[in-house]
Order: sequence, then C-alpha cells, then structure tokens
Amino acid sequence: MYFDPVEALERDALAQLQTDRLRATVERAAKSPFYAKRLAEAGLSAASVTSPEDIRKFPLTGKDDLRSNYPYGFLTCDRRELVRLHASSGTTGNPTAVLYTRKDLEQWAALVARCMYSVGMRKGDVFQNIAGYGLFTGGLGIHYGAEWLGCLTIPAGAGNTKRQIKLIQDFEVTALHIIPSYALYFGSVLEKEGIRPEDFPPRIALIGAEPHTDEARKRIEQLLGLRAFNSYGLSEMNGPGVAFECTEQSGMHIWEDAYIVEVIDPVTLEPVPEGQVGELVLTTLTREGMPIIRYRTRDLTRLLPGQCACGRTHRRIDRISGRADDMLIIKGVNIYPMQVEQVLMTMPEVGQNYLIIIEREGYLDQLRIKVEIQDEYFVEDMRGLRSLQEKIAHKLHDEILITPRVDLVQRGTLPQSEGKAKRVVDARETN
Ligand code: ADP
Ligand code: K
Repeated sequence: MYFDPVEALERDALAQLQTDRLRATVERAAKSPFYAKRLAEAGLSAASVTSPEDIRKFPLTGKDDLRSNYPYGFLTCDRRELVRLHASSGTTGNPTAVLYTRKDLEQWAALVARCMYSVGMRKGDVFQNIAGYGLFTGGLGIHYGAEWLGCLTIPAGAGNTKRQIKLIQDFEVTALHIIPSYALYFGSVLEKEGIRPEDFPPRIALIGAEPHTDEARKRIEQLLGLRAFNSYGLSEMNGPGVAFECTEQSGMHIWEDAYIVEVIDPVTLEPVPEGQVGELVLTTLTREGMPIIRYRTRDLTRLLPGQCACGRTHRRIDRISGRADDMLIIKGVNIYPMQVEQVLMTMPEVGQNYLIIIEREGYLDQLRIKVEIQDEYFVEDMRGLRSLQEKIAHKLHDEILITPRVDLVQRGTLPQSEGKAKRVVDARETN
C-alpha cells in the first residue's frame, strides 16, 4: 500500500520517533559554528527535548542567518564528507547554499520516491523530468527520486517543447515533472500541434516549485489529459519531497518522520490554531551535513484538520497561497498574485499566461493585468474585446476589491519562462 510503512505509523509512535530524531538533530547541529553559538546562547541542548512540542523552546532560523553564514557556517561535518551542493534561486545578496553528504542524498531520494509512489508511480513507469538541472533542486532532486523508485528516468531539462513532446511520444512517457506555469504553456503547444490530450501518453504530472491555484491545476489536467499532483519543497529542507499530494488530491502530506511542521503567526511568532493560515516553519529530522532548526519558509499555508482517506497518518498542509513577501499593497488593499490567477483560470476566454504589473500614476499605485486571450476570442471586433476586458476587470474586482486595468494580448506574446514564472513586474521605478 505504501512505499514505506512509516507513512502510516500511529501518531504516538510517530511522536516518539520525532522526539528521538529531534534530540539527535540538536546534538548534531551543535557541531556547526552557527548553532554551536545559537544553542549555547539560548542554553539549549539535546537534553532540552522530551517531546516534539519542545521544538518551540528553540529560536527560529531565517534566510538571513543562512546568508550571513554562507558558505559553510551551518556545516556539522568535515568538508570531505560532502558530495553535493544546491542553491536557492534567490537573486539578491548571497544565495543560500545547501550541502549534502552521501547519506543526505540517499534519504532525500527515498523521500522523493515515496512521494512518487503515493501518486501512483511505480517501477516500470517512464519518467521525464522537465525541470532545469543545475543548482535548482527540481532537477537532480526529482531525478534521483525517480531512479530510486526504479523508473526509466529522462533528464530532459526545461525548454525546447517540441523536442520534449517527441521524447514523450517516442518513449511512451507515463509520468512527468513540470513547473505549473510551463505546464500551462506546454498545454497550449499541444493544442497548436493538434495533439489531443487523450493521445498524449503521460497519465501523471508532478507540478510544483511555484505557487499555483487549483484552477490552474485543473487546466493542466485538461490540457495534458492526466492527473496533476502538487509537489512542495525548498532547497533549505533538501528540495522537493517535503510535502506531496496523494491520489486523494486533498492537501499535501508533510513527511513528519523527516520534518517537524509548525504554522506560526508571522508577526507574533506564536503558533496559529489548526486550520488557520500562517507561515510554515520546518525543522529537519534526518539531515546529517546541514540540519536546520525551525526554518522560517516565508510560505503561507495552513494545517488541514482531520484524517486523509488514503490512510497515511502524516498531517497535510493546504496548497501554498503565496509567500509572505509576495503580498502587494495597492490603494491600501492587500492582494496576492494567486487571487488574480484564481479568477483568470476559471474563464474560458483566458489563455495560459498572464502578467501583473504595478504602475505609479501621480502618487497612486495602479494595477495593470495583461491577459493572453484564446485565439477564438481574439477577433477584430472592438466592441467584443471591450466587453471581455470589462468582464475580466469586473470579476477581478469581485476578488481583489480594486478594479485593475486589463490589457488583452494575443496568445504567446507574454514572456514565457522555462523556470519559475515571474508573475509580477514592478514598473514604478522606471516610470
Ligand atoms: P527560491 O526560494 O529561490 O525559489 P527554491 O528553489 O528552494 O528557492 O524554492 C523553494 C520555494 O518555492 C518555496 O519556499 C516556495 O515558496 C516555492 N514552492 C515550492 N513548491 C511549491 C508548491 N508546490 N506550491 C507553491 N510554492 C512552492
Ligand atoms: K494523457
């Protein structure tokens, strides 16, 4: 039923496992220059841990801590034990580098394989990894998970959609990993090439690495003729494989034998009640080279109450609604890019890409949304276009409470990224 029996471990036994592993993690972390100091200052040691809840005694770790202790400040072992480095895609300041020992890589591959198994992938599946290789963990991280499971694994990388389609058809690929924004674009290429979803071989797509709505997921499922499963992870916690949807598609199981999960109020730093949205905070439980205690992910989500019908006992988080730093404040109203996507992706007239632009007009910030329109709606009828524009602006207003300017553009004209999509452009500086 499960890839690893630990997935259905009873909660009591899971708590005991977490306690033991947290103790070992604290002991191990104390060997790194950063935590040696941190833990000593706070008067904390492995002995401070008697239950998983004791995690709250520990100080939080932020991205800035990783940056200012770059490159080796979190390392707990001799450098010669390291076999891999990844880095987050962050574009400002020092990147955050993550270092792995051989054992770290094995545990990570097993976690990713577990996720794949939970969505129905098996040995014998042919798997194409349509994600950038290199420092991004979605390349090698996913790759070794699929090999661990026993799949024929094609390291296709990102881009060159036509070649991707040829590989998929020639090798009868059954499962894919693809970033959601690229999957939407991929769907529009299939349409253009006249390949019907039911003739497109894959039956499973793993989609993640960036925020996306359930509406976008449904579109991807229709365009590609498969089931798409949400995949969550971040390089600081290995990469992909932290939390994953199972075949129930109702929230992502977060692997509690490998991570302690908390959701906190980003302002008071106190835990929020179950079911309430807050910032996800994670602690590694099995990492050797570079354990991290109470990492502030900046990602917003909530713990879902209740049990999953699949029988796994590990708790579920809701899809990530955005990053704390993603929030836009326009005319005093808080707006998340995913609210815009949610509206656009339910409209049949809207194509597979959009762009949010913040502009300054006088002293006021304005929102402009560029929307790609499906070919059949892109007609030379001014009145028709005008009324579509108004319809979109009106629907967006219902969701975000302000009326944005809406530009309709022809499909394929907005910038298409092969990696994580850039959904928001701040044009205030350049005006
Ligand atoms: P960077 O922080 O530079 O993007 P990573 O490649 O480590 O570096 O990306 C991790 C981040 O990607 C997460 O913190 C989260 O914001 C986002 N992310 C990853 N998976 C998902 C997902 N399934 N849904 C929403 N966001 C995701
Ligand atoms: K298909």
